[in-house]
Formats: sequence, structure tokens, C-alpha cells
Amino acid sequence: MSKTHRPCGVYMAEGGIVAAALAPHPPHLVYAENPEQNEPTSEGGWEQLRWGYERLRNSLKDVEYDVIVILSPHWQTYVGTHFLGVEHFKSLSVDPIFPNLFRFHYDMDVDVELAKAIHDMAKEDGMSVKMMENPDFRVDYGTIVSCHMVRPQWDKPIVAISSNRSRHYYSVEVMQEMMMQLGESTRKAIEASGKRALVIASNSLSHRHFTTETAVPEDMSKEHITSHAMHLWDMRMIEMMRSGKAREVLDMMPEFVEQSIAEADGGALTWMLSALEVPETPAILHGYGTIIGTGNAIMEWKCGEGAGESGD
Ligand code: 2X7
Ligand code: FE2
Repeated sequence: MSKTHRPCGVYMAEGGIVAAALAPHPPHLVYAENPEQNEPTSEGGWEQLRWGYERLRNSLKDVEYDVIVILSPHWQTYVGTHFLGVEHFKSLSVDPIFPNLFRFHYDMDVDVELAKAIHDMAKEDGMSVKMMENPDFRVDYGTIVSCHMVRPQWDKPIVAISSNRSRHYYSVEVMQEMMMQLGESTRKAIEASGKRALVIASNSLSHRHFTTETAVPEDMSKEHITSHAMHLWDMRMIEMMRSGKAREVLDMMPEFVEQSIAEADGGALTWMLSALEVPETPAILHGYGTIIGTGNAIMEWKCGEGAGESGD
């Protein structure tokens, strides 16, 4: 089998992970974009992040991929990891905390074949997994927002993976161990499928947020990080990813999660970095900004030609 060099990990056969992204999902971003699918309308806001997503989309323009594989901390499962297992979902998603910002009519295709392949691989590797086959299931807003911001055309099927709340049942260390295994199983299944995948970790970084909302949510004069300590944590994690120190990011994860209430507690970032075989490739930072006080970075790992190129 012909093989090409893949600086994210080791080698890529015909199929594999062609790129990966840290792609946060605050519903404010979709609200600010005013797409036709969302009922509320806005005067914009959070431009630093939205321009970051624009840079990510531009950077992915020449990357060919068949499917988006995403793990969202807002699809929370307590017994094992679940995978969307229905070919098509069409419904209304309303954010439970911000119904004033996000009432989104979604219409998405699922690559059930690949979802099942990752499910089967993870099962073979000893994980507790389940296919979610209820056609009336409401897809979580984390999956929807990240997918929309990365690819608003909605023309690629997705594989959506739940966040097993092992951190809450057990500890950050157990979460990490499980997500490292899930990342490895995900990579093997994608490679065996012959498909080209864009892999997305859908999460904010520091996650301490304000408990009240301003009268005009998009009033940017009120938007800032909740504390200096949160800022320092975000910068530290971003710098490690920008300098190809994914191993240090994983090593630092327990402290990061405990001290910054990081949304990486849901496992998405650990899963993605593990699917990339803990890359030494520097990630490209496309944007950073706060949303209702939380820290959010949009970052990309290129896996084929052009890997390691700086987008800064
Ligand atoms: O889900 C979120 C989030 N992660 C951060 C900020 C605001 C809202 O929703
Ligand atoms: Fe979130």
C-alpha cells in the first residue's frame, strides 16, 4: 500500500485524518453570524473569534475530506461513549441556557458506516460503546455550532461522538485514559475505512463564565476574560499547542481542568490529540477570544502537505 508522510502522526495510507481543529461552540458565534437557520438576529459581536473561524475555513479550503468527525461535551452520556447512528437528522435545536440566542433549524447527514466502524474498533479495544439509533434524538448544540462554524454549507456528513462523563464519575485521569484509547481507536478506524476525515474537538478552554447576561448580548464593551488566572491558563495551553507540545498539554490536563474549570474536561481535546498520535506538529492559531467570560481558541493541525506551516 502506498504511504505518504504524515507529520501529525506517522504515516497515512489512502484514508486517514487529513486535518484537525480545536473548534469551540458557544452559541453566541452562530447568533452573531445571522445564518438563515437561526431564529434570533443580532448586530454581530465576537468578531475576533468569527474572523478566526473565517481563517480556519480558508485554510481548509484546499484540504479534501469526506467526513467531519466531532466530539462534543454537550452530548453527555454516563454509560460509555455513544455515536449518532441514524443517516439523517432534521429538527430545531434550542440552547437550554441561551434560548434567546440559539434556536437553530438543522438538517444534517451522518456517516453511519464510519460511526459504526469507530464504534466497533473502540469495542474491540475494550471500551464501552453504543450506537444511538433513535430517529427523534435531538442533536446537541455543541456539535451543531462547531460544524456550522467550520463548514456552514452543511454538505459533508458527520460522525458525532458523545462525551462520556468519566471525569465526573471518576477523575480527570480516568477521563484521559479513556479518551486516549478512544482517539487511538478513532484513528485506526478512519485509516481502515479509506476515508479522509477532518477531526474536531468542540470545546472552550478556560470555562469560568459570568452568571448574568448584558441587556444587549453582543455588547462587546462588556466582554472580557473572567480573571487573570484564566487568561494565563489559556495562554499557556495555546503556547504549548503552537509549539507542538501536545504531550505537555496532555500532562498538564488534570491541573488545567481543575484550576480553570476547562471544558476539556469532556475529553474532546484529549481524544483529538490522541487521534493525531500526540502531534509534535505546531498547531496554527486562527483566533482567540472570550465569550461571556470563557476562553476560546480556534486552532488547526494540518496532517498532509503543508503541515507545520504557520498561519499566524
Ligand atoms: O457552551 C458554551 C460554552 N462552552 C462557552 C460559553 C458560553 C456558552 O456556551
Ligand atoms: Fe460549551
